[in-house]
Amino acid sequence: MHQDIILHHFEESPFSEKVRVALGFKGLPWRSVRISRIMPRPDLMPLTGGYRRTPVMQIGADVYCDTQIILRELEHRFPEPTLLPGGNDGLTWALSHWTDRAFFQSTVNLVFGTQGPRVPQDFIDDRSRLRGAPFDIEAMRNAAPHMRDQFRAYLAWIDAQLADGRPWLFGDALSIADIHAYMNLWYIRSNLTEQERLSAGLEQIVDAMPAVLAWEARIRAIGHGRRTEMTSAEALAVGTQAEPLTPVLADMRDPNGRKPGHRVAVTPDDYGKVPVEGEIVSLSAHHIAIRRIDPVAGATVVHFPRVGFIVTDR
Ligand SMILES: N[C@@H](CCC(=O)N[C@@H](CS)C(=O)NCC(=O)O)C(=O)O
Repeated sequence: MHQDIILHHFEESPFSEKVRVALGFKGLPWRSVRISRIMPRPDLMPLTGGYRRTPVMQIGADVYCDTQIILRELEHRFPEPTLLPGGNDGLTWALSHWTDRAFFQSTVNLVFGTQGPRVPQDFIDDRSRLRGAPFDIEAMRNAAPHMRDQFRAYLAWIDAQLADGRPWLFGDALSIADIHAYMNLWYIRSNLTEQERLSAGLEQIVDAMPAVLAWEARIRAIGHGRRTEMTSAEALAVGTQAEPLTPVLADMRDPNGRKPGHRVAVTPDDYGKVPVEGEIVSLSAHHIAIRRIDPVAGATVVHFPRVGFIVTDR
């Protein structure tokens, strides 16, 4: 059965950009649902069961939370052209812990520290609730010298990797590693004006690394695939009318003895720690999919990666 790929995202979101580039690389058609940058997201919550981070991918009544699982699923369903060209499949995923955490911390601080007074108060309030700690623009501004150093050093790793003239981080073929790393440079570029980047000293850092600039241009040229808009209400209707199609899959080696049918909650371990509860349908070292019955959306299966998420018994 053909089902559309639906991406719930917002334009400024760097994690969403990863998925948009992956869709572009695979030349896929997809439906775009532009969600609000801040809560509430009333048409999305019935599909995710409370997971509130961005992006979320929906295919029928199967819902994928976090870019790790979204990229894994896209690769699984649409293997050609591959995002895992071979030889570095483990490191490719491991790299996201650098790009999505330490590297992202530097770019988040630089983006909001530089935007300063133009960050809207409702956004600050929303992100403070998300983190369970003040989203402190002044502290980010004060941290800028350190964050600039970190940003430069991280970009210099990319530069060093490209130093032998290779087009992509792992050689001749683009991989998810490129998409992970690109996200942070894209974030700085698209959320700060050129003037802001210059005054924050960021443009100068990037301009000193021509191989990084050329690599960035190559990824930008990939584009976003074939995107058509749909409303969040239409996406919710798709999820409500569809049945989840995830087959049951046990993991005989699950180190905690978890099995399909067990009731669990799955919660991010860093921020936005909203537990999503359901019954395990499918699991492995790298994924867990849980079935839930939502009063609005009916039956959905919500998929998460294992790394970065805490699974607890319910
Ligand atoms: N580990 C997550 C991180 C996603 C993330 O932090 N996204 C940001 C936006 S780029 C977010 O969720 N912000 C709060 C929100 O949108 O509610 C992933 O890989 O998808």
